[in-house]
Amino acid sequence: MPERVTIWTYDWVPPGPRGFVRDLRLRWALEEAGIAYEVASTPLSPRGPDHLERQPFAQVPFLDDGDIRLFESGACLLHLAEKSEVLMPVDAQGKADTLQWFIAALNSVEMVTVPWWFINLSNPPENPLEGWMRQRFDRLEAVLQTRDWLAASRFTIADLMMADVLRMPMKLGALADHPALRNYVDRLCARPAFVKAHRDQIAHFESADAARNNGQS
Ligand SMILES: N[C@@H](CCC(=O)N[C@@H](CS)C(=O)NCC(=O)O)C(=O)O
Repeated sequence: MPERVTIWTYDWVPPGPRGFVRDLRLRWALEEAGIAYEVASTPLSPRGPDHLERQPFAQVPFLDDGDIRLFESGACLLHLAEKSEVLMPVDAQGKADTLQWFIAALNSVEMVTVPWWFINLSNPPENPLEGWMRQRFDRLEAVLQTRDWLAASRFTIADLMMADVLRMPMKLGALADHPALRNYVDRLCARPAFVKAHRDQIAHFESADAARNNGQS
């Protein structure tokens, strides 16, 4: 019998980040691939030695796949992609294209969107990362004006990661001048696997609300 996959996330988070906690990336990939999984929780607070032993920055998500344990949402997705061709092609060029765009999502786009978002939280008169982020979006807009998918002419984990990375800037209005990127994110987020993953994450944290309100945690 195949070993069960377990995704680890927080037991509870406040409403703001719900729907954006990165266990969503893993849920989404597993739903796309049709791989059964369970979700387990680690306390948001306090984060103890057990958590640090699994994720050295005391973050989530992390993953169990039988005896294999790993952290970093990107690493977890690459691991899952080896299990299903739905997530990543096996032909050499298709796989290379998927990997390059997957890393580009993390290292060329998310590496500016997350700091931009954190600076934005303090409502500065100007965000010093605005120009840099806009330049990235302009380049990506040009790519996605000409095609529906980043790699292999079909859905891959490169699209999953890029769309997830773009969701927060889109929510905050930063894609107002980038219609191809907005359409891309909307199209990816309309996929049944995303819809289920998103709904399940919201339900996970809402059931924690219920438990807290009943004084059970
Ligand atoms: N690079 C990490 C980032 C993980 C991350 O930022 N996790 C957030 C939840 S989405 C978290 O645990 N935040 C709490 C913290 O950083 O203390 C990954 O992709 O797994």
